[in-house]
Amino acid sequence: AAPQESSPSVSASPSVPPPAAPAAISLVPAPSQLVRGSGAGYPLTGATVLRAEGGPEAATVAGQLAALLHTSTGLTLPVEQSGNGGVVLRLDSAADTGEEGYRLSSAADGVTITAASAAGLFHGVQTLRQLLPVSGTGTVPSLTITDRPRYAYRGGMLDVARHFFPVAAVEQYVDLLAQYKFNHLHLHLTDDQGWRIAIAGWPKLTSVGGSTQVGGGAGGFYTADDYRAITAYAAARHITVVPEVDLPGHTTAALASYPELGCPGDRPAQLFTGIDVGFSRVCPTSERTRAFVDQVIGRLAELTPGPYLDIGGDEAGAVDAASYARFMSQASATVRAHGKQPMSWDDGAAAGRQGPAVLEVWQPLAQLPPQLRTNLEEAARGGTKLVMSPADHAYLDQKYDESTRLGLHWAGYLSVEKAYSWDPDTYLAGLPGAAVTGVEAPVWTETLATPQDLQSMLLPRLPALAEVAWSPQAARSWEDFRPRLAAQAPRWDAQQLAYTKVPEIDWP
Ligand code: TNX
Repeated sequence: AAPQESSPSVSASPSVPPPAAPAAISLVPAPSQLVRGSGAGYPLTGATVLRAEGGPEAATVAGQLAALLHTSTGLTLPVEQSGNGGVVLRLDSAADTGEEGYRLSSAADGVTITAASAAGLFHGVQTLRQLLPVSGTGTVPSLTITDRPRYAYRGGMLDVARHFFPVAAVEQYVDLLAQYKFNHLHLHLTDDQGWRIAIAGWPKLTSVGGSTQVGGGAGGFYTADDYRAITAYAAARHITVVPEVDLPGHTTAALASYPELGCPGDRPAQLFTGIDVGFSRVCPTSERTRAFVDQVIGRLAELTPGPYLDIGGDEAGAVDAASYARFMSQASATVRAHGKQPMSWDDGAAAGRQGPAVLEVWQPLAQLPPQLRTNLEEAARGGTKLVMSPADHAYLDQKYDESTRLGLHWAGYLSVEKAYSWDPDTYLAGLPGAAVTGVEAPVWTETLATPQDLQSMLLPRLPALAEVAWSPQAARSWEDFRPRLAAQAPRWDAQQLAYTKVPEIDWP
């Protein structure tokens, strides 16, 4: 539980308004451990110096903190590499904070964030933001936080195929992910309604396949430079991009661009702007498809700094089971040959040990075909990692309740409480320990056309999933979470982010 505290008022520098309301502690996601100190806390003022210790990576994070504080306070605080007091960002490879953890301690004479990695420092900075007021200066309460994530993989998935989102909108989404300590951005780059990534040698994928979207709008696509800009923007925020090209189903846009990817006798594909699923296929066994898959995966591997490449694999209803399993094994081998780890939706478990190294569980338990469940358990016993995104807890495209204007509800309504109240380790009983490597919150965009539409579905549920992915199960409860979530709203207001004022939360 995060108790409230009022801090003494302090005099700010003359150029900025004095601190507003006394600081209360409302952190999302909840840290592993927080111990309150007895002293007065550290007053951040115009005289505060940011100190980066341990090398250039610490200086980069300090620069990011300076930029954030400039936005919230108007102050331009100096970053120095030596001296004492102020806000110290200490990169120390000997610190026992784990790969992404950090320690934050504050007292009257200063704040120190210590971490063994730049990612850990960066996460500590996100915590520090939440210890300060939304705007203006303030006092960081006296405390010690020791924090590290529950899961190594904490993702957000954005469907840019059903509706296209330009680079700036993706970057805004990355900012939101970073704020809540996510570390993966899964981009669903292709689907029936659009092919959104330029592939050298296959120009019609984007000129034809990228030319429309759900509802018939103009669509769009990322050039290689756009995609590099997204991966670099994400990397600067310690977020790894996981690109997905959805195969062998969900492929109408590719088929309309290159009809020869279909099987002989298949009905020629037209560009598709509806929202049905499960009807399309590239010819799973043809030599032409094999070459296409190799070139697409090769190019994407070249453009992608991260270790994963996702081949989709969901809802390939037009492909028979044997061809599907063979296709998924071959495409997984192709990903490995290009130096990446293959990932797919849970359907890919049908490919067995030859299949993807990471499977993303999306089908709600109640709808999971028994054979698929057996396959998943077997894959997990063989070392396949699972990312948990069950639609009935993690699908942020599902309506909150019957009054929600946007979204689908095939998996039922998804209240904030439902998004929050589940345990990824036990959702599927009978898995070997440590099979679950993380959690992902997908947002599909059949009904979401603008950044505001997206935000209204992400907020307030994305922070709930952030806590599911980051905080120890034993340290979290819905009743404790509700007020902490409510306290985030002024931050969203200040960032001009839309959110849905669901009645479950007592909004300030
Ligand atoms: C199922 S989830 C799909 C998507 C849809 C989504 C809508 C998954 C792997 N396939 O194609 O967009 O439902 O909620």
